[in-house]
Amino acid sequence: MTRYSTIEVEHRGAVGVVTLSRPEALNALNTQLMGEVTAAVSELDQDGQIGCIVLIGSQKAFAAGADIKEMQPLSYMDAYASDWFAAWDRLTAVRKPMIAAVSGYALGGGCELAMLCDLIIAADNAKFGQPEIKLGVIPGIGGTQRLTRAVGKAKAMEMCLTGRMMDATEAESSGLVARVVPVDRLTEEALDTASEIASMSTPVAMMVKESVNRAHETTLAEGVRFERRVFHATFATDDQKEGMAAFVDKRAPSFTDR
Ligand code: CO8
Repeated sequence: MTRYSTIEVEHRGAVGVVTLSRPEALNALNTQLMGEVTAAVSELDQDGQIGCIVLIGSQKAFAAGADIKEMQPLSYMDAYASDWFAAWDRLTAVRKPMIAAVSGYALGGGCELAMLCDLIIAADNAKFGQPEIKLGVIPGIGGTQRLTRAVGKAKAMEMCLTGRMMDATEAESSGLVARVVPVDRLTEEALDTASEIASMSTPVAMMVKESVNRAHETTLAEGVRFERRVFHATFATDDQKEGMAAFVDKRAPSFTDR
């Protein structure tokens, strides 16, 4: 397996786990980490043995944002010419479900990275925020867009304009996170959810992901039409045959499509 210096990658059955590991900088997202996360996740996405991917940080920080020390000397031309942060867009091409397991700080790019995942499970000590304005910049990895879609304009505007952090309880009641769990159970709960997803039909899970994400990108009528066509396509899979046969036979299904 590829060796990385800012992350750790492991296979837990059919779940690929990517752990951010820059403890000296609270997992700040520098260029190297960005390259390693996107490469590792893309590799897991291509791996036929993997059905779901989990991104996790440390107990203190999922990630405290883009690396401020790396960004500090950049000129406008450096940022523009290198299309700074555009590489994170690679994660939007990932087709398998991705879970962010967030403990501690998820700030700036850290919050944006969590929101690039398909669902967030938060520890009860999680803190989400877009404090970029305090540094004289704005979010640059989709924060103004995805936070607004997740929690609505009022809270997103307040958080982006003041840098106020949202705790786990507020994040759950606002719709940013799927579930809040005790901090010492975060890894286990995220892995349980990921294993459950990975036990489903992988292509059908990919179709679910594609269809739910379509809700953010199109009109209701087009989205419903897209969903119906994808629903029809599930009948081309062996897993649809198996899933429905298993129900009728009163047994657990065994999905095999990859
Ligand atoms: N970048 C670099 N280093 C960091 C970062 C960061 N984002 N966050 C923490 N660190 C480092 C600290 O400098 C410190 O290092 P050292 O020990 O060498 O001084 C170490 O991590 C530990 O941090 P603290 O001592 O500050 O730990 P505390 O527990 O006191 O505080 C906080 C924790 C509150 C999380 C604090 O570290 C903090 O406020 N961090 C910065 C949070 C932030 O502002 N994040 C947003 C960054 S900007 C961004 O993400 C998007 C920019 C978009 C630009 C778009 C361009 C196209």
